[in-house]
Amino acid sequence: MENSEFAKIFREIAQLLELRSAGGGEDRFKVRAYRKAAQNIEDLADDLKTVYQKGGLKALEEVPGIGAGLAAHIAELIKTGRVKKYESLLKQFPPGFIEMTRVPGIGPKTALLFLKKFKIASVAKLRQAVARGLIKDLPGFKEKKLENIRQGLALKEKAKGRFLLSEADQYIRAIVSQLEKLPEIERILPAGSYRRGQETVGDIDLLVTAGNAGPVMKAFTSLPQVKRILSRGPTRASVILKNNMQADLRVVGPKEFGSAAHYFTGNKQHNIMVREMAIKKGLKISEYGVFRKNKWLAGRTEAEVFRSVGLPFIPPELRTGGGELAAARNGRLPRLVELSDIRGDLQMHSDHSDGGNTIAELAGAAKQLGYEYIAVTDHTRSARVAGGQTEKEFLKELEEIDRLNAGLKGLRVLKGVEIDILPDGTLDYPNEVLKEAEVVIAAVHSGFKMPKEKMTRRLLKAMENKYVNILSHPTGRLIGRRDPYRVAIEDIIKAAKATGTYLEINAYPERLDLSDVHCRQAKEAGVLMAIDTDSHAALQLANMKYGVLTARRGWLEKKDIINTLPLGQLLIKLKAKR
Ligand code: DGT
Ligand code: CA
Ligand code: CA
Ligand code: ZN
Repeated sequence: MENSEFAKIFREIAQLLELRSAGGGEDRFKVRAYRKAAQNIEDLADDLKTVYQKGGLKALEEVPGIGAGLAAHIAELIKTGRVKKYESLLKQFPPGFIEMTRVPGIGPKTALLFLKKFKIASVAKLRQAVARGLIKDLPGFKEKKLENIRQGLALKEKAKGRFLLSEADQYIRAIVSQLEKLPEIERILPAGSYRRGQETVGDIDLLVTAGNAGPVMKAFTSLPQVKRILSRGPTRASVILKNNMQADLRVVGPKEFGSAAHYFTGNKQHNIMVREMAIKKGLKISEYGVFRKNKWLAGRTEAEVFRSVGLPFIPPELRTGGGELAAARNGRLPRLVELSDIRGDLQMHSDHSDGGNTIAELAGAAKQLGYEYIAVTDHTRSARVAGGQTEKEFLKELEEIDRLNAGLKGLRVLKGVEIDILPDGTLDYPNEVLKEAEVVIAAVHSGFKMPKEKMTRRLLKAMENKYVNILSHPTGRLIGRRDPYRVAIEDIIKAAKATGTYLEINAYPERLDLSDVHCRQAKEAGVLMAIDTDSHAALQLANMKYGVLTARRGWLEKKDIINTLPLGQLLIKLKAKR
């Protein structure tokens, strides 16, 4: 049982309580407590199940952010596989109703209204009602709100059955670490969209070589993460995991491991193009190997497969059928940036705004990662829900950073700010205040729904400010939850080049913004980027890898990323615009 599973249940309890108390009532305070607990649990380094098995209820209660009530729920879930409180809450609503409240644009109040007025209690019913114009007849229901719901439904349809890369990553790491322990398993490779570092993953594809497949199939299908077995044969099995994601495993022989890895890594378009190249050379490439007539020639490694068509190894992130074969043929493959190239993280939030850790704790975690520097970039006053600071509070925070740096060795905390870009493109603090910061990150946090021209002008104006170093999460999307705001990204990229502003690749798993496609466009325009985690807790600093994967999918190299520079050179880059 993963920490994320506990967190998920607590989040659902919070949501159910919120629904029950939509008209007010004492539940509202509990909602917050459960949400906070879920966040704490996700950010926890210790495995809760192990904590419980070693030290019982007492030990659970000692975990920060977990009180007696929550500890009891956790113990119950470990012992019985269920939480009664959750089940009894669930029974208070029709099945399908909770799913409906997850449609973006539908809050608990709206959902309850629909249930009462029209007996709409599922996504499918909601879709019908919207299509039939039923909802329009509700008194006080504006066309704008209806449009939001329409968009929410479309977004949900698009996201159907796909999972964030980070969610797939959690499951894959847990599964691989258990299977690796089997003596029968020689190699194990998660392939598919996960290996290509795609921002969302449809299903998990695991490839294994093993001396004896039987025990592998048995171990795989009886993993604690498995909810349901779809099929189980001698060398392949498919299961549904606890989060409803499918995982396929297949056992192959060592002679075909490379060709199978290549095939199951894809993507499909890339595979088709490689096969076409092979056909022109009188070869046939399949998941079983490279063949001439019916004679097996190669297939032990992916490099062998590529070599058979005269190509060097192509990193999985580039295998999209987007020009990688031509680049490989012409010796023009990029040397992709790597996680180990990253020397620091330029966006994170401390408890001065909405982060969960102190600046000292963030610094400690950054040192553990081997970083040379971090920038602490708390929110400014207009981002009120995110605990945005007044100018005075901000200037005091900078003094604290100076004091902290005086006692730090091997890591420098840069004085930063994530400044709100107001609807008219002006910034939340005046320049006299901004100039006190060493790293100024500018971002839009409200007023997303403006016309494209207006939003573009808004961002351009902010980028023209000589103190703005980095434009943060430039399109504002939340994968599967909120579409990007309308903005002329080509103009933003051009302006980044012209003004000397860096664009951010926000590594927060739900953002990945810039996207891979935009990264590539920005690189072609000669724009430099920063990969930032936007952490709200020390453990989230580890999200850097998702930003690096996005950068790699965007063909970026070390030299395209400013936070691969040593501190001295980075500071020069940050001052260049002033
Ligand atoms: P996903 O799961 O939707 O996120 O994306 P993938 O890329 O993991 O796709 P999946 O799981 O359907 O298949 C894994 C790989 O197997 C895929 O990337 C390429 C290969 N593959 C699947 N179907 C075909 C096919 O019809 N032709 C070829 N050439 N390759 C295929
Ligand atoms: Ca897949
Ligand atoms: Ca698959
Ligand atoms: Zn924040």
